[in-house]
Amino acid sequence: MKHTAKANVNIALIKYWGKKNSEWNLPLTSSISVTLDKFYTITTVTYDNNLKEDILYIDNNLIVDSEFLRVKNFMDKIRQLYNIPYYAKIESMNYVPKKAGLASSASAFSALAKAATMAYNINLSDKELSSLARLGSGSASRSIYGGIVKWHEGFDHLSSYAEQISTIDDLAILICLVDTSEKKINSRDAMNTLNKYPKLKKEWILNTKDALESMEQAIFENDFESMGYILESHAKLMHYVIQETGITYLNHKSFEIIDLTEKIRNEGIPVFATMDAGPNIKIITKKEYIQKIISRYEKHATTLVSFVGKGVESI
Ligand code: 2P0
Repeated sequence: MKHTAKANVNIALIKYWGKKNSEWNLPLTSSISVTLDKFYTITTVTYDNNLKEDILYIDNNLIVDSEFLRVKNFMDKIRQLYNIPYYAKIESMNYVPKKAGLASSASAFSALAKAATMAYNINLSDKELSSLARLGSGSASRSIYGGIVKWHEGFDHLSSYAEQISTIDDLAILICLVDTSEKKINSRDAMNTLNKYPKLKKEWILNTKDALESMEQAIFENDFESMGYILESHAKLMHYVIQETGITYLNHKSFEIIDLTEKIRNEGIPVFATMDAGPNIKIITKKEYIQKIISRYEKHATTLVSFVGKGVESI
């Protein structure tokens, strides 16, 4: 009746931005990510016959606001899908800077999906767990796996799941913390504004499908340079699209770091930038280049180094 699970965050190389179905969290397109080893969530779920409602603690604080509702709705779905008759105490610790575009919801709902099923002795396959985690947060479907992961868009609950497509493990990911304060508009609300721009949405879907195909090819051929150019241009495209829907996440410091990345690249070192729903910049490179470049990024922002991490696990 009690279980603890740990899940890492992931960073998309081909982005998920927009849904074709909000109730089931089905994305507009498939996406590809890398799981990190540095930022994670540890969650314990304890089912209790005496509880009349779920109780949620995040980082030792009792949560009662919209964050609680989101978790409660997710737990209701799990109870309904697997006939679990109990409410739960949920204790979650995030080792992730919150709401700064590092997608702590990915590690959070991935860990919660595992802990909430295992606590009732339901031992799901990773594929089933991935579909389940998706109901909490789309990107959580990818954090079930380590390495390089593809989330298949699918057309219904069970066909929309992720799987590992590569174990490339010589990557390094630098996280340049431009600003860790709460972001102005969360990615869920932001991505839904795309529905008001049908032409832009269509272009985004077509471009993402192309990028995804090229990225899969580059991964298959272990061609890091191609992966880098594709991921950087796709991230830039996403921010162009976001900007067109009236939302700005990047600030002048973000652009400074993007410019620095281009400069370092022109010196012959393969570094590539990607950015999510916040101003922080993530640099994708290889382990062997870290020592050469880290101090240059540190001049602009606090910079953390991460490597490729594992999938969700019981602890
Ligand atoms: C991604 N992001 O692919 C994209 C790129 C942010 C920018 O997945 O509504 O928190 O919970 O499914 O998973 C963030 O979106 O959204 C995200 P919901 P989620 O990593």
